[in-house]
This record gives sequence, C-alpha cells and structure tokens, in this order.
Amino acid sequence: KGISSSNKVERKSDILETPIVLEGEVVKGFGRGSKEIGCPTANFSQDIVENKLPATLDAGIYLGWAKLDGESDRVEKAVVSIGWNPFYKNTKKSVETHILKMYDTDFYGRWMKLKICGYIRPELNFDGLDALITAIQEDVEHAKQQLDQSKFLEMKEDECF
Ligand code: ADP
Ligand code: RBF
Ligand code: MG
Repeated sequence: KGISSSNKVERKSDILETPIVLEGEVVKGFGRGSKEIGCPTANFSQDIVENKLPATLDAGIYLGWAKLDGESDRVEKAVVSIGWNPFYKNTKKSVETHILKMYDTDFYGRWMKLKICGYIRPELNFDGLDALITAIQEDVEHAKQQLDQSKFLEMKEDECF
C-alpha cells in the first residue's frame, strides 16, 4: 500500500542533462486546496502539460527555478510535481510548481517561467494525508538546500529568464 510516516523516502538531486524550460499562464488547479496541505502550487494549463512538456520526462518530483513576470519579481527556488498524484488518483497529468517564497496574494493569470533542473524522487502513494504533507515539507527543505549547489545556481543564470 502507501508509504506511512515512519517509512523513509529516498531523495536524489540528479541534474537533468537537458533542463526543461516551460512558460505559460498560472491557471486554477484541482481546487483541492494544496494550500490546506501547506504547499500552494501554481498549475500550468492542460495545453502546456500535453503539448509543451516532453513526453519522455518521467513523472516525479523535481527542483528548479521559477520566475513570475513583473518588475519586482526575481528568479526563485522551486519544487515541481509532475504526474498523476497517485495519492489522489488523478486521471489527468499535471505540472504544479511550488515557489519557495511567501506571497501576499494569489497570482492566477500571471505568466510564469520555469526551468526544471533536477530530479528528486518518483511520485508516491501514501497511507494518509499526514504522510503526504510530511514528504512534501521534506521535499521543500531538500530542494532549498540542493539548489544552493553551484551546479544548480549556475542554471539560474539563463537568458530564458
Ligand atoms: P489550485 O488548485 O488552484 O492550483 P492551490 O491551493 O494549489 O490551488 O494554490 C495555488 C495558487 O496559490 C497559485 O496559483 C498562486 O496563485 C498562489 N500561490 C501563493 N503562494 C504561492 C507559492 N509560494 N507557490 C505557488 N503558488 C502560490
Ligand atoms: N502527490 C502525490 O500523490 N504523491 C506525491 O508523492 C506527491 N509529492 C508532491 C511533492 C511536492 C513537492 C508537491 C508540491 C506536490 C506533491 N504531490 C504529490 C501533489 C499534491 O498531491 C498536490 O499538489 C495537491 O494534491 C494539490 O493538487
Ligand atoms: Mg495547485
């Protein structure tokens, strides 16, 4: 069955040979409220998921850099969940980005650029919501640390931003 809170989740920070750059409008997601699980995720449209994301990229949890359009916005650390969310058994693939920065307001409708740089782990099923929340918190902490490695910091300096 699913992973419980006492199971250890293995994490990597495998750099992608070919980083993947996606951009598009931030749209409404499942409305399931990842805010309730403490981790809001900015969703890309189905068009981007189906037509822009390389089909060869495995589902899983990734780390990278994200930037919203706008003068005062900078390139920020990000974690990205790609796939079908086995815990929720989604029927549609999604690409959801949590930016490691606090925002005062929502930013639906704004343009976001995302560079996916490293692979952390596969999508997993969990015994309960608590175990999923714990795993997500640990992913965020993991990404925050790993992105400070020079190999990832260098990838932040990209003309795409
Ligand atoms: P939805 O199911 O509509 O994607 P979420 O609960 O995942 O709803 O919340 C996502 C929204 O929260 C984003 O579209 C964005 O407007 C807002 N938001 C606020 N802070 C962040 C953040 N740090 N990272 C991502 N989205 C954020
Ligand atoms: N959903 C899963 O079903 N399994 C996972 O292993 C999983 N890991 C995630 C890791 C991160 C860092 C984030 C941001 C999301 C993850 N999700 C996972 C997706 C989560 O279920 C989703 O964001 C919410 O259901 C809101 O759509
Ligand atoms: Mg979301």
